[in-house]
Amino acid sequence: MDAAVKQIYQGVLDGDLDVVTTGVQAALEEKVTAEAILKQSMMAAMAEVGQLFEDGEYFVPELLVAARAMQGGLEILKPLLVAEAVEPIGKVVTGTVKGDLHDIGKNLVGIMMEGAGFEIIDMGTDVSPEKFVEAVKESGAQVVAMSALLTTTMANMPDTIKAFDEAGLRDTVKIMIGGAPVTEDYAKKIGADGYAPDASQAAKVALSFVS
Ligand code: B12
Repeated sequence: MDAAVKQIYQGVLDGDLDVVTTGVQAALEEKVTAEAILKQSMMAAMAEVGQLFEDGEYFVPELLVAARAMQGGLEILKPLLVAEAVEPIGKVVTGTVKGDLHDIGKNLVGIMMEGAGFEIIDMGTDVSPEKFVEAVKESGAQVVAMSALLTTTMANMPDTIKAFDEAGLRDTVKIMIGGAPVTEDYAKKIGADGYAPDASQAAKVALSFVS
């Protein structure tokens, strides 16, 4: 593994923002691609953080600092992952469902969609069904991308779809869902229009809705 890539990996594991940001700069200077930095160091490290949490070696504070370090690295990579798109090809409302504070995956999905030419209306985390509906009404977005990382908060996805139904907007908007516990089967079961297991495929699914 390249030294800078290793440094970023360790920085995320240690939750050390400075180590991650200097590592990302160094890797970019060494011409490591933004995608390689993201996949080989940051996402791989976050997967190990999750494993350490499951094994009882890491606790919530370690998750928090790891997430902060990863977000810092993402900030630097964002302009490189996002291609220059002059006219947006469509609008996507993104958000993590009610009760859920995980936003790294949702942010990555937003970055990849922006790179594919969409304008992103990011509602943040803990987004209620009413707020999702409101955002679509205000922006005229064609697509909603909902994220959930907890098995308990996944249940708020069908509630959000129901809210679009009740607002009379279900036929005008495509709803896609994702997040670690979410599956294609679950998407079908709750009547979502699309699912993707990762951020780059999420962008492809969104593109298929507007083309
Ligand atoms: C970082 C983290 C946190 C951080 C989040 C910080 C932040 N700003 O996001 C903090 C510390 C806040 C946190 C808190 C908690 N967490 Co947590 N957390 C994680 C951890 C380690 C990593 C998640 C992550 O960012 N992964 C990296 C990103 C890139 O991956 P991703 O989110 O899966 O996203 C990808 C895909 O899923 C997909 N995707 C994501 N969203 C969408 C949306 C659409 C539309 C599409 C198409 C695709 C898509 O694309 C993304 C990129 O490829 C996971 C473990 C894990 N392995 O997932 C646990 C984990 C999710 N957390 C867990 C738990 C239990 C909690 C807490 C309840 C802990 C506690 N006791 O307080 C709280 C809940 C707080 C809340 N109400 O939300 C459990 C969930 C168990 C379950 N099955 O429900 C996990 C799985 C850990 C574990 N193994 O037990 N956590």
